[in-house]
Amino acid sequence: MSDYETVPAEVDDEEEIPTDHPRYTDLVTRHRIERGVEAGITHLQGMHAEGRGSAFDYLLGEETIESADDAERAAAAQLLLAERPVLSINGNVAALVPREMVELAAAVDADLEVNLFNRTPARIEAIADHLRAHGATEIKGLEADARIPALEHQRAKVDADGIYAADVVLVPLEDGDRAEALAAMGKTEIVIDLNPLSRSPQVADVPIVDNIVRAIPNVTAHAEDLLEAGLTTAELESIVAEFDAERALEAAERRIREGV
Ligand code: PTJ
Repeated sequence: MSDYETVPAEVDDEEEIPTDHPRYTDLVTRHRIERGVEAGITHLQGMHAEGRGSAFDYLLGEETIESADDAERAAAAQLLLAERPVLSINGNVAALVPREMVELAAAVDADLEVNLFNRTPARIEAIADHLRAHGATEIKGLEADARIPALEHQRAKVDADGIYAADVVLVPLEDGDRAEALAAMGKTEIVIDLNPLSRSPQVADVPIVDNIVRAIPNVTAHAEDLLEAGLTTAELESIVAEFDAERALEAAERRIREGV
């Protein structure tokens, strides 16, 4: 029996997963989603979303490809240029990268807003508590006193001084309808999605085809580098302008289909 066959089927703690396992990141990700479901943070459908994402990540080679790194740098520049940036958090995002989202918000001076497809008061509370436990102090999305136009009731709920008023929104692992509705509101949208054919990255100004567990720390690192370099507004704008969303999506699709 190889070492890897001894990975326990029931993992109580992430620490039990051997770090030298060839699918280590995938096992950790799966474990966090399971824990998220058990804690009432992640919706059961989040497991399906995770499974789909994991298959695309496998085909991408489970690494940040060059076009994704370019997108992550453009996203950092876009967030630094924004007047009212908001980072949207759903049940999968909260389970996978709670601390990393708090760190990105601090780096680019953005608000965090809980925004759920399957919205219930219990999940909103559980996610807000989880984010607080990971260092968040102010969390939007609890009031939900505004609506995204042309979307059905629950999943349209946002804060009037949050996503509704934002100029730039980061929407990871987003449902296509909502991504389209936000784009129709004129938001500059940054989407993280491992499926380049999904509607959400297709409507995004900056589509990031990468696993969120790699993408968020890399956007933060780029933001810190750009801040340290003291770039002017014009220089940040030219990073955004040079990024070609269509080419980035094509590059990701080529990697998935042809392995190049
Ligand atoms: O928490 P809620 O109620 O807001 O619901 C969240 C989910 C994710 C269940 C909901 O938004 C949903 O059903 O989303 P979809 O339509 O399944 O889309 C999720 C997308 O995220 C899919 O295209 C997946 O490939 C992608 N994805 C899944 N895991 C990751 C990912 N992309 C990046 N990193 C991942 N780890």
